[in-house]
Amino acid sequence: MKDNSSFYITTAISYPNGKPHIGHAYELLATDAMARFQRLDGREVLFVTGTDEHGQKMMQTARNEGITPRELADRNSGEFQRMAEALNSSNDDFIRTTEPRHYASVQHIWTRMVDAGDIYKDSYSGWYSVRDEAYYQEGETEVRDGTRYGPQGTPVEWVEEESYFFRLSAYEQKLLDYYEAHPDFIGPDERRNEVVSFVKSGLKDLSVSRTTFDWGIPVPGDPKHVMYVWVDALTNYITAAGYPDETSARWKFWPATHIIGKDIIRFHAVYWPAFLMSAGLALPKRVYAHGFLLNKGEKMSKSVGNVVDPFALVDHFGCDQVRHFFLREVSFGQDGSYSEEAIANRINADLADNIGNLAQRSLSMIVKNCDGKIPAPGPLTDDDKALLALADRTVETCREEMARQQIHKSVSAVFALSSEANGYFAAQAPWVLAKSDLDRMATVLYVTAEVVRQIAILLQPYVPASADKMLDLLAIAADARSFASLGEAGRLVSGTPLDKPVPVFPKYFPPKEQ
Ligand code: ME8
Repeated sequence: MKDNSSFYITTAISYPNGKPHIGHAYELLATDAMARFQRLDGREVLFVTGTDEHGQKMMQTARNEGITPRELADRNSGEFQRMAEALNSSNDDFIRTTEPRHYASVQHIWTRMVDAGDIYKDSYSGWYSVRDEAYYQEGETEVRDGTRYGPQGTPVEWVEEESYFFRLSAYEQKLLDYYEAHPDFIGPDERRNEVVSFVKSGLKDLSVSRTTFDWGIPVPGDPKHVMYVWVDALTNYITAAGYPDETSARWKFWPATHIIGKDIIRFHAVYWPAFLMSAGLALPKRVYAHGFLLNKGEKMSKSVGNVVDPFALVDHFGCDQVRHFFLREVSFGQDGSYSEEAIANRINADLADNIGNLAQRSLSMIVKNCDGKIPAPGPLTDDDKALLALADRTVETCREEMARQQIHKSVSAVFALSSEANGYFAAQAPWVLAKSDLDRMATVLYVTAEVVRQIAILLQPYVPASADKMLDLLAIAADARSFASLGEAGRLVSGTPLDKPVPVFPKYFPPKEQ
């Protein structure tokens, strides 16, 4: 079913304590595919990404580099923006938590939580992981070789300081009731189960300010305290929607769908909804956690230093090639592994041999055998009708999969259509008909080109620049490229002149074989 409501989607905002790595790229391009899909499906979309610039981790990294945290943030936030361009991301905004609009928003939500009676001053003592910017209970930590680690495998340190607390314990039952009443709030199911059992195990009040450093947003009325970086960071999602100005044009987009990695589900599915309940604001529509991209089976991290540079990958393979690989290869929600061979295989098997071949063979036959114009089809056989019917209904499959963030299944439905079309083309053998039955050849070429048109429209969320080139080859007008033009509504017009096609998806040859 088509949904006409407005659609707000976000990535996590990344720590600019280093350059972006392929995990960041993955999250952005997956979220971009979802944003593009909904725009093409006629919805008004707000898609936001950005950088999370405060906190102890930023401060420590800056100190180690001998620069200020602001210099560090400025330098690397620029790299994240450059990555968004390199990946052809269609984000409508790029938020930085050091912007004035964000200070206003965070101080406002803080005041609302104070007004709700949910903030009090006490003193904190416990374990803190700077790398995760997270407090952990002792039972969640373990000591190995004399160092104590948190549940994500990062070292923790003992912290004791005066602190404001958020009454998270008061939200334990409210959250459980909410998860129960909104079974789609958290996905995939493994993450939902993990969150529910974490909350059921008991919530302690959360320390939400720090006094031992000053790189953060000051607590209103008590500037000795800066806010805990996660209160600050999570609030970016409403800042970008215009908060605290609830009359702003953007506010209609809230609530959002949040696309994040599985390591930060607790912040998004426990703390964030509790803050929003306290402030009397609507809760996110959905929090969906993707898996981790593993580099030779190991977690990539800036701190560990085994990061893959997304710019190098895009330079080497091409933007759409990289997008296709990650979107098709990794089951969205599960961990995935990357290798150069696997990318090369996807480029050759899917893009070049499947879709590229179908488009190139059918369109060059039209140019050569049909006077350079889209031919007029004759009566349709059952095979023609079956293929067109499959093409016409593929968007429904894609819609269902994308509504559940199953990006890889949506992409795979488009490739299944292309495989069917290749099978049809081979079986109908229009090159044989060219010598025996020109009318039938014209029909087969028309049907194939019409399927290529629909494939190209459906591919736009995933490989936007290449899909555009395919639509250019078919001389499809800019206003006839949305999903509204799929199926009967936008059938190819016989007699439309076509240029000689140029291959959209060349094969990949590793450099040494070139
Ligand atoms: O967590 N594979 O920032 P971040 C896939 N600032 N995804 C990965 C990944 C990998 N190897 N490594 C990281 C933060 N990510 C906070 C978020 S949101 C209010 C604040 C994902 O730079 C990670 O799961 O450490 C997260 O969703 C995003 O990249 C940014 O990670």
